[in-house]
Amino acid sequence: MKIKQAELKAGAYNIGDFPDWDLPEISFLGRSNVGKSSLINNLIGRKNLARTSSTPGKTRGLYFYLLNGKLCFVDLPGYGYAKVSKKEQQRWAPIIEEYLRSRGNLFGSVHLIDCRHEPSENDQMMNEWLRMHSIPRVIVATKADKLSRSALLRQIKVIRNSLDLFEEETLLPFSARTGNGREQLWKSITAMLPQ
Ligand SMILES: Nc1nc2c(ncn2[C@@H]2O[C@H](COP(=O)(O)OP(=O)(O)O)[C@@H](O)[C@H]2O)c(=O)[nH]1
Ligand SMILES: [Mg+2]
Repeated sequence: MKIKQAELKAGAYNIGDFPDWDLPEISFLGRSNVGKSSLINNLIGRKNLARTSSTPGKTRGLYFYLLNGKLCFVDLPGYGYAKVSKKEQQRWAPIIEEYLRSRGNLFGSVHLIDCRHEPSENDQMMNEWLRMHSIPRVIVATKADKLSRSALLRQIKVIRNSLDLFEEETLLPFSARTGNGREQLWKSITAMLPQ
């Protein structure tokens, strides 16, 4: 998809605070610092639209990015980062859950996992939760440039095993630094959208 126009259209900080529209939405979720903002920027082709930071857990709130006036990417707060206080994590969990459970115009999710690590308990829980609620999803192994080709292939297997993925469930390696995996990810996202 060629993105001609992209803007931060809304932010949500509480349950019931979500914008009222019918635009198809794709949400992005994963642990803080997993590379969510970088991936969104890379997909959209903007350097700095979604806030990236090297300070984990800095992004707060749900951010709604409107693309070409007709599609919305939703950057969800990162979950389960050790350096973010339990209290802060607990504040976001119900809001993320409410968004995923109730959003009628949510067509799919991109679930990000750091390719270098085995999925955490939180990653596994999120994976199960999305599967149980039949939310179409693509799983992305981020920061793929940090591993050699063979190490990456090995890690892909580790992640697939740990998340207990079925063959037809997609796991794509991706690098925001090199743009590797960008095309395939766009294809998977487009496939989740209404035709
Ligand atoms: N090498 C490499 N670093 C990345 C990649 N994606 C993100 N990062 C770095 O990881 C850190 C967290 O990225 P960010 O996008 O802010 O993660 P978020 O908290 O999930 O939104 C930043 O320092 C990024 O520069 C990637 O594909 N490759
Ligand atoms: Mg972020």
